[in-house]
Amino acid sequence: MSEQRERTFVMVKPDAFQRGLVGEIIGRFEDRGLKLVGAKVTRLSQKQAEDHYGEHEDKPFFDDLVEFITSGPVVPMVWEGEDATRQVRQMIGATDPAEAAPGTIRGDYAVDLGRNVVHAADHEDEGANEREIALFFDDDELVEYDFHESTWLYD
Ligand code: IDP
Repeated sequence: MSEQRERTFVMVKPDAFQRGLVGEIIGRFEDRGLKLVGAKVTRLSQKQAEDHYGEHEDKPFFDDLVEFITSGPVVPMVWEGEDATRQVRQMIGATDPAEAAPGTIRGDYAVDLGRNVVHAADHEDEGANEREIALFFDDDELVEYDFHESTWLYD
């Protein structure tokens, strides 16, 4: 298998940060065998939030969404692995936690659509990862390294 695997953008939202779920959420991806190549604690500016959720700017919930996502610290991250975008979307579960299966992050830790603990790039939107990673990380903030688990994770 090639060493350069797919990179995907994930972000712990302010509700999960305040509820002490950062470690739990990171642990889910570690346990799955994904490789963490970038992470930071930050607070989104109004502009960053509006850019990040630009596709929703005409929706009635847009202002609330921007207010919420800028309301406290978040943890943007980049995870790497085979088919990482689709895998991560499966792991976070449906957008509405009421529809998210138990065992998914939203299905286990959230009850409300507007407080669904985690964001991940949409696997059906081809440019999503590149766009979202660029909004939060410079190239030199993403670390290249040998992942010792690879031998035991991939055939
Ligand atoms: P995603 O986060 O699963 O990719 P999107 O459709 O991109 O889902 O929506 C972005 C975020 O906007 C959701 O995670 C959710 O917090 C919020 N959201 C989506 N639809 C609604 C709605 O109908 N009312 C309130 N908030 C919503």
